This record gives sequence, structure tokens and C-alpha cells, in this order.
Amino acid sequence: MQQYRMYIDGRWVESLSGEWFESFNPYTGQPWARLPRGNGADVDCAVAAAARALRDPAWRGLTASARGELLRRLGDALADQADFLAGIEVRDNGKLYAEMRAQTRYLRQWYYYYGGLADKIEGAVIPTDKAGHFNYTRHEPVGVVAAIIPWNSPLLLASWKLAPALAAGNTVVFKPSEYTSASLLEFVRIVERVGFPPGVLNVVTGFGAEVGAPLVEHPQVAKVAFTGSDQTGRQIYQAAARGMKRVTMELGGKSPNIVFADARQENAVKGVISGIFAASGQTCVAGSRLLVQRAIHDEFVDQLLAFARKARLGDPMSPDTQVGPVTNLPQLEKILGYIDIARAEGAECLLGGGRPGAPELGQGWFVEPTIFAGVNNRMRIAREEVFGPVLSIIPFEDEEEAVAIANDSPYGLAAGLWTEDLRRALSLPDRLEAGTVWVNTYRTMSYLTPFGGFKQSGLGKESGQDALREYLRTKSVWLSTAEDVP
Ligand code: TXE
Repeated sequence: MQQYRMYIDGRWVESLSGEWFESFNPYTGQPWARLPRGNGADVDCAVAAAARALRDPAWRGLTASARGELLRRLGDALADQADFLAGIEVRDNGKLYAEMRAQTRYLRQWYYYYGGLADKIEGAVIPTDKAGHFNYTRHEPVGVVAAIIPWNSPLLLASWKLAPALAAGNTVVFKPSEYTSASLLEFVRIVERVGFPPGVLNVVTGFGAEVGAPLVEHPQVAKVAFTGSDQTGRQIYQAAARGMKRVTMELGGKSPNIVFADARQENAVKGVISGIFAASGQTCVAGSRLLVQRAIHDEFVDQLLAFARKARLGDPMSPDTQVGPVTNLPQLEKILGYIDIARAEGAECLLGGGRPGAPELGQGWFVEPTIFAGVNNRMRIAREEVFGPVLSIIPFEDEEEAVAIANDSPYGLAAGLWTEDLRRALSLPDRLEAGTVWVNTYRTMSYLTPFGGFKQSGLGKESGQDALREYLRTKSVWLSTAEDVP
């Protein structure tokens, strides 16, 4: 068993209560790490440290260029440790090593990009209508940021928040998921070596109600950046509203992946499969509603089944594995529960529909890739986020119906569109209520591009230049240039 400490004010500490909790490996079902079980008292220490660091000349006094350089050095240091960090992620969340390694190797780009932006945060001189006055704006850090992250891609989602928050000059208190805290603590060792002043970055480990809630409510926290479920997001938004705090929320989705009869079917099959089965469906952008035009419905579904049947389940560390376990036991139970709901609603299970029988997978939290046909958009399986490898197929007649079904969802995170028709490829994205639309591709993302949902899928953007604004507040300054004040 590996034992971790949390990180507050530049020191590695146990929780003040002296309590611990365990983190499990989803492939073996066994605990592998012990972590401090923090509570409100630890949160108080971390927020106080972050608030001090905000005023500390060692951080506040840095030029924007020096801040940017620190971030770029962090990017370099991360590159050396990417494969090691990927291994920790896999042990905690069961995602494929190949995918996590690609992700951790790519992480440094957020630090390079926002490192580069740090000294391009420019205010404006306003051409004022008040004679004898000079008026300018400056963009300041908002203050102490509470960053609360889930278990599906801990370091990626942490970096989406940390890099712009630090580039803008804020300080941060992290609350990682209780299921996957280790990778963030290993990451902090790297941050520490790069030389950020104490208190600029803090991590308090523990549970949502015991650490997350007091962190959000803490009066010295100015902004909350959250990724997770819409239920928890709503609670956090309410708590933040009481303190008039800024928020960014990256919540759930029920994203439509729309395949038209004129699509290149072999490409669409691959996009649909990776859209829902990658990471065992545990991605916020999972293309969990497959909308297929009736003219090709049966033929396309046959191709999809032929492809999906070949999926190899197994050890997420093995390069041969295509589908790993799901991350935690409650998630396993939730997914199996939705499979039962879909059956009870009358959807037809074409593939999977349970836990795999193979004895070598017996210890792990696996769910078979599952495909339901005959789904209509009113069923719970089409409306609620499962966050697992469960695809629902809904037929449609024409473009109008496809758009209507796609938009008939409380969520609006992402949408996919497969067509060779140029007019449709250009016009449909305008009509889809989703923060990201992919045409003839799915799940493509970059540090350069704003990401964030519409409707119940969230508020604000992460990545790209938009994200930097989420961590800044604008101040207007007036000066009188008159000899005598009237
Ligand atoms: O999420 P939570 P959980 C969805 C997915 C999954 C469900 C539950 O459907 O089945 O969420 O997963 C912290 N105040 N997604 O329970 O509760 C919590 O400790 C402050 C979708 O893991 O949203 C963790 O650090 N913080 C999602 C973080 O919030 C609180 C990705 C996320 O936990 C808190 C993950 C509180 N009151 C799960 N309660 C996506 N779409 O990306 C909990 N937390």
C-alpha cells in the first residue's frame, strides 16, 4: 500500500483529524493507496495559505513574464514524468494506459500555451467622453480559486483549471475526487520542483461533503471551477451564489452522434464506437445517443455490431486491451442499473448488457460494451447520463427530425455529425445546441480551443483564450488630468 500526504502551504501533511481513506485499483478491485481524509479544518489551512500566497511578493510581485516562465518550466518538467503519471492514473481509474499516456504527454501544452499568454493580458485605454479624464482598465486575478475535479481524467481536468488560473496570477486549492487523488499529488511533486512559492497550489484530499462543500463555502474563496455531475454542480452553484462567487461548471452530457445516409459509413462506425466506448464511456462528451437515418439504419447497425463485438476487454496496462474496467463500484452499479432501466423501458439489447463472464476479468469492475436499439428520445436511457459503455440507437427520417431529437435534451455539451454533404456539414452545426460540434470526427480537443457546454451541461469555457477570462476580473481606473477639480 502506498501512503500519500496532502499538500498545504508548501508542506506535505496528514489530515488534522489523523483519519485516512483508501483508493482502489478498478482492475483488481483491491485498495492500493491510503490518503489523508481531510475536512473543513484542513480546508481552512489550505485557503488561508492560498490567500497569503496571493498577497506574498514572492507570487504577487512576479512579473507576468516570470509567471509565464514558471508555467513553461512546469510544462517541461511534466514532459519528463508523463509516462509515470499515466501509470498512476491507470491504477486509480482503470482507463487504458495507451490513452492516459497520450493524455499526460499532451498535458504540457496547456502550461506552454497559458505560460505564453501570461504576459499578454492587456487592459485598454478607454477613449472617455469625460473631458479632463484618463480612463483605463486592468485585468486582475480573481483571487483564491477552488478547483474541484472528478475521477475520469484527473490530471487533464486539473490542468484545464490550473494553467489559466496561475497564468492570470491566482492561487489554487484543489479537491481531487476521492476515487483518484494520487495522480494530482504526484503531479504536485513536479510543481514543487519547478519552484512555485508555497501556498500558490494546495491540495486537500477527502470526500465531497467533508472537503468540497466547506471549500466552496469558504468566504476567502473567490471562484469555483468544477467538473463533475450536474447534481453536484447544481449544489455547488447554489453555495457559490450565496457567497456571490464566480463559477465555471463542466457538467454532464447526453451527446448525439448523428449519422446521415450520405456519410462514409466505415469512418462513422469508428467515430461512433470510440465516441461511446473509449474510456468505457466515462467521458463527459460520450456520444451516448446514436441518431441514424432510417435509410441506412439496419445496414449501419450491423456494421457497428460487427466492429463492437471484436472489442478486447482486459488489463488496462496491456497494449492489446481496448476496453478497461469502469472506475469505481458505485459507477459499476449505476451503469448496470441503467441497463436494467433500458430493458424495462422496452429498448432492445443488441450487444452486451451486463458484466463479462470471462474468469480473468472476475476481479475487475468491467461492463460489457452494450448497444440498445429501438430507443426513443423520451426514454430515461436517452435522457440521463449513464457515464458508461452504453449506446442508445434512435432512428430519424430527415434533417429536421435529426435536429429536433438532438436538441431535445436537457444537456448541450457536444454533438457529432457524419455527412459528406457540404451544405449540411456547414449549416447543421449552427442549429445544434451544443458547446462543441464535431463533423466527421469525434472527441477532438485542443488546448487552443474553448470547451464547455450549453444548457444543463455547464457554464463558462475551459481551454483557449476564453478560459483565461474566467480567471480574471476587470477594474476600471479613472484619473483626472484637470489642473483644478471642478
Ligand atoms: O461525481 P461528483 P461522482 C457523473 C457520472 C457519475 C456521477 C457521480 O454520471 O456517475 O457523476 O460521480 C466533489 N461540494 N460524472 O460522485 O459528485 C467530489 O468529491 C463540493 C460526470 O464522482 O460530481 C469530486 O471531487 N464538492 C462527470 C467532484 O465533486 C463535491 C465526471 C465530482 O464528484 C460535493 C464525473 C459537494 N457537495 C462524474 N459533492 C463529467 N460529465 O465529466 C461531491 N463533490
